[in-house]
Amino acid sequence: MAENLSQSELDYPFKLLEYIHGFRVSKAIFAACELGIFDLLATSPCALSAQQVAQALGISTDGTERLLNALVGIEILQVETQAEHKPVLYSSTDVAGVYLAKGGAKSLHNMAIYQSQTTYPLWNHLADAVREGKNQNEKVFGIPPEEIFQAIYRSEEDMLKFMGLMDCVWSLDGHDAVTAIDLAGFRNIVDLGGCTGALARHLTKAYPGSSVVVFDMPVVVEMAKKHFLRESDTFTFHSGDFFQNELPVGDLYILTRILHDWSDDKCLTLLKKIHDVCKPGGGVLLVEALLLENRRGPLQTQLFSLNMLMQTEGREHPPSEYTGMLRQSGFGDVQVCRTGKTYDVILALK
Ligand code: SAM
Ligand code: ASE
Repeated sequence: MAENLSQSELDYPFKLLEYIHGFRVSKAIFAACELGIFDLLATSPCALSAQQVAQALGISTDGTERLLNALVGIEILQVETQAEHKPVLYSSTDVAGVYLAKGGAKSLHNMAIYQSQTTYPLWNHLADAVREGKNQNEKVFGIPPEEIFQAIYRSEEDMLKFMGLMDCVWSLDGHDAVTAIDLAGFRNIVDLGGCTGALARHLTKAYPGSSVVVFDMPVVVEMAKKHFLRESDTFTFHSGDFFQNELPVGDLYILTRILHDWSDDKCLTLLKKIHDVCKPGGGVLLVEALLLENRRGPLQTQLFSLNMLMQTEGREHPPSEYTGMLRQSGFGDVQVCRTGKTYDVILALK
């Protein structure tokens, strides 16, 4: 093993120390999101001292100053040193303003909040999950391991937070996901488990000639209409359970971050059900984070797979495993397209 380490890493394990302490960086960003620091600085007309930030938010000056300094350390905030004896002034960077302040079109604020409040506590049980080979929903929430979405949607508040998490990544990956493979030939698109409709919105923009239906559970559809739907949206909703109920008729079925939630058996059940209602020439589009075939990366996807172990009965797969499931369900003409972003696509035809 030792021959894999460079001499400098043996002398001083910089990378290892960075990883060991890495959670502090995540938590510093999460805490600043929760406290509203990025929102305050993004809307402030001028740079602010730690004391001004603390006063505006009703929090301690000492704690605020340490947190602000750490955020400057990771280059998420900027600092201006004034004349001697005057306090330093903190201001937002473009990255903090666009991605960490609430509410902007590209904001990842909801992602940070979900990781902080749900993922982080769950990951306290990672060793148990690995030991037992199953999710920790029983221990943490008292919900049986196979009741995946009962555990994720424990209350209206939890549902909103999860939907906020699902929604926000598509401001970054949505356009690439729907255009990586040309879908213009499909006229009736059904986004199964389409959640808030964020991907559907990209589909209606990229393919104005096609109609898009978002299919999800009744409670989710209700929340999506109440909290995420916009006046200008042209897609429609259809409530149901994709395991229990009939699927709407369409010529393209989209499964975005669906198969990675479920056991191989349930994936096959769902894909066969789609194959049954799909007309010849129709297809199914999978949108997932793809592992490399040898599973040596990408690191983020390897970590997503551990997250799926913590929260679901599924996993992240390399292309061959999805391709195998698609063929076993009767689909052919499988086309795999890596986007270079987090989420990749696979199209298969009947
Ligand atoms: N496709 C969305 C995305 O990638 O942003 C959401 C993915 S989320 C991981 C899984 C979605 O499947 C949720 O919106 C959930 O409500 C929905 N879902 C789970 N079980 C379902 C079922 N039995 N029938 C219909 N929708 C379901
Ligand atoms: C799911 C996706 C997620 C089910 C549970 C989840 C995500 C977090 N929890 O289908 C988002 C993507 N993955 C990660 C690790 O953030």
